[in-house]
Amino acid sequence: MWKPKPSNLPFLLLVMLITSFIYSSSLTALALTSLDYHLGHSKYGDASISGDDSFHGSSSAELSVESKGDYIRVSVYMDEPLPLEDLDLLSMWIKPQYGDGEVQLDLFLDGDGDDSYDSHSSKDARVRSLKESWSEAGISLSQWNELDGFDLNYEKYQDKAFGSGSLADCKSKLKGESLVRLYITLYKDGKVPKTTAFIDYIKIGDQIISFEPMEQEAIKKATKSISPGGQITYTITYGNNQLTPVDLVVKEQYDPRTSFIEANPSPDPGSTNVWTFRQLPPGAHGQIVIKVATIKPSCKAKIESKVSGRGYTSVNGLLSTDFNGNLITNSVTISSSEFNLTASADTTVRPIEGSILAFGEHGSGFYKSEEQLAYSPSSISLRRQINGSTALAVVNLSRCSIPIQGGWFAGLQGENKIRDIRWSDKYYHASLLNLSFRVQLSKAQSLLETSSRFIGMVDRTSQWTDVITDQRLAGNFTITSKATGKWSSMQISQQEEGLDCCPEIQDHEEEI
Ligand SMILES: [Ca+2]
Ligand SMILES: [Ca+2]
Repeated sequence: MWKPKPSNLPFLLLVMLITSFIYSSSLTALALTSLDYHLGHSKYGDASISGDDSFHGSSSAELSVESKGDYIRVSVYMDEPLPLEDLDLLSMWIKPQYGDGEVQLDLFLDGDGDDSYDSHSSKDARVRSLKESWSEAGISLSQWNELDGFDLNYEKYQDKAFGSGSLADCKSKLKGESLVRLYITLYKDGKVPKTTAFIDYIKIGDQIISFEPMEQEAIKKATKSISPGGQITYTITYGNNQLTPVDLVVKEQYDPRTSFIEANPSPDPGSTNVWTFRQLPPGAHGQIVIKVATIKPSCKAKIESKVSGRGYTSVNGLLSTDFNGNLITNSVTISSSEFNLTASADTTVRPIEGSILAFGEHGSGFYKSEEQLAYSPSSISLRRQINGSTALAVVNLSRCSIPIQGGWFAGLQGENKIRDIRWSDKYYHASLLNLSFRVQLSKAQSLLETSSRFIGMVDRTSQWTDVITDQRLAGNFTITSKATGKWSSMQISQQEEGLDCCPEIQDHEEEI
């Protein structure tokens, strides 16, 4: 039942973890193992991580129970229930130190599909191994021994009719049940003051608990998002859960919208994304911390142009300092001679609320425009003058000349999302349109200066924080207006400097 340490140990998984975190905030990351554990404490008993001895890696769990104590326990929880038919391995290593203790395994099974064990559920089951001291099992103290759960005999808790049998028997009797929890209990030897043992390398299926410090960091916290241009820190945790040394290669795949800044430890010479670890010992874990920069919107433009002529004209422009945000994905591959594992982490780049300016006109006849435009990620400024008047224009399409005589249409729409400002001027069916405007949209200042002379119709709406105006004019008008918002002094001024008209129809509303 109890076996001495064999030389040919089962092949065990190499596991890795990638987490990403940015600055000080947090994000749940992948786990190193899908097993979780709890070390018991009581008045006379204690289970704790110990660096004094280990079977695998540098640490193990030390269980001790003394004086009037009866037992001490390590509880293991499955992240996902493990179907009993898939339970092909259940083992651990144990090194008794004092006393002739007894170890018992308790398997808690879910049979009603709610992913947990409930003693009141007739479908759930608890099976436990029959207690046996290590002297009865024929093992000596101070030696690492494998306890194979498949070598023990089990009974069903509070169900004598179930009888006793091997784990294989239980598996066939309890088909369809899933393992959700395991207790490993050390009972005290009543003849001596204390009983102690080290336990290490618990293996349930392909999942392992080796009580190594990095395993405790398996569930990481990291930020969900950064501002555009912010720095992202990735932490890659790698480890060797095999029982022999491995050559390990970690390879990062950076998102193309990021650029490498630095890493600790440094990547292999000549690379920014490859780390090679030769002969990584069993149980060894480590971390690589990588910093990358994200691209900050940095477009700048300055444009001056002039156009004049006669014909059909259509002009449209759209400028935006708005940024919708995006998702930065980073992935890593960890490979050894047997493995090629990949994991990825996402970081949300938060959107920027900025300004949007749209303008344009179309019509036929005489046309002349001049514009000066300056654009940066934080500011838009545009000065524009257009003159349009209707005249018979000939448009030549596929050798067919089409005479066109229509009105002029023009639009100017601006929005400053940060300052809650928006306006829209739309000119329709104008036979004459002389429009001159100056616009500036930035966080510190928004300005709209308009001077127009037109024969036709216009809809003008504007919202400067809580001041909303709506105008509709039809006829022959001259308009000059200026509205400015400066946020350094928290002042907003809006003024209609002049409105001359001989309107055919006029409908003017104001709402505050
Ligand atoms: Ca259940
Ligand atoms: Ca260990």
